[in-house]
Amino acid sequence: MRGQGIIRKYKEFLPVNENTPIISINEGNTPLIYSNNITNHISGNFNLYIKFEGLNPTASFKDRGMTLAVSKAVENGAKVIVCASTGNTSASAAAYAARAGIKCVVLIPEGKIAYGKMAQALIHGAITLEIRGNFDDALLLVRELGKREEFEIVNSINPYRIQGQKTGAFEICDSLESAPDMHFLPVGNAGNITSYWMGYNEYKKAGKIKSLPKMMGWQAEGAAPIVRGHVIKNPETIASAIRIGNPASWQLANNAIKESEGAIDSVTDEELLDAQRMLARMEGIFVEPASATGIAGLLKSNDNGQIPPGTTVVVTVTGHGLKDPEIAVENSKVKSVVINPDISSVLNTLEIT
Ligand code: AN7
Repeated sequence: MRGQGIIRKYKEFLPVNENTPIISINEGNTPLIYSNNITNHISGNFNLYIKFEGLNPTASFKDRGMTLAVSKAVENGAKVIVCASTGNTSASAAAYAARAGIKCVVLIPEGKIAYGKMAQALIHGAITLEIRGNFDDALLLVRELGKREEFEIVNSINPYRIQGQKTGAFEICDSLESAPDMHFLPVGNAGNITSYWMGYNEYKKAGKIKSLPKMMGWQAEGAAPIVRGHVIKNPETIASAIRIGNPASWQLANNAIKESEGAIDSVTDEELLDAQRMLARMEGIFVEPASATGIAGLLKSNDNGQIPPGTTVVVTVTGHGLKDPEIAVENSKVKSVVINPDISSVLNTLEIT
């Protein structure tokens, strides 16, 4: 079974009641994939599980938060939802608004979101505004719009987004029957690291797990405000999803890192692209560049001897690789070959005599 959606599954941990309409596309219940090809390749002495969030309905983790944010918006009578986005939030908002039969307005940085995400916003019928500016400019506008009563903001400054996304941690603990020792994930606006930390803590309080993981957050080097400790005015990275210079949940992310005795650091574009290729080639898991940031971070931590032997590690890979096909084709570093339709051309090309 695909799953019943995260609200029905985890309602006792979520701010819903019998009057909350459940706007769901059966999100969540994503696979936790044991991935020992990578561990063997790097001679790592740890157990690696990959939480593949690209298998949500709109192909990113955002659906967990969006189902709750849109359900609560409808419960509260909202007619229009609005968000700023580097692409995945807008794709998810557009789909859930369509399901709810309400309007969706998305503000995205002009020319800077992946093609698949643009396709999603448009096909689901969102009013799509491309801003001559970056994500941070778009979020400022959305905060302004949120002051008017017509608009319900569904960025992660909407607390229901964080509440919904914490179910990723619940699912991991349900699968492992404990918490992992370390949890790696990419960080952009820092909503997801905040959500996972909240989820793990609530599960511990409920007696479902005994320990908590160290939260290991990873930014792209050219867009690493939390690592550097200051706003980045013109963030740059090939991982467009995390091209963010002034994260909304900055302080909450710092709390999660501090309380969990984790860390936050950055990887270069080259490192994250290498990680994207490695994951695709060795484990059969195709993720978008931003999602490979956590894998690149894992490789770096292993190189630096920061993963104790016997550790159980979970990496959340946040979005599907098909979101950004152009970068994938380029990053594959191989080319297709055009040949005549005869068997000798096939065999010759394969160098089989
Ligand atoms: C694939 O869609 O911010 O640290 O507007 O799309 O919770 O922000 C996306 C972020 C990681 C970072 N991986 O998560 C947006 C947006 C992918 C993402 C992140 C994003 P947060």
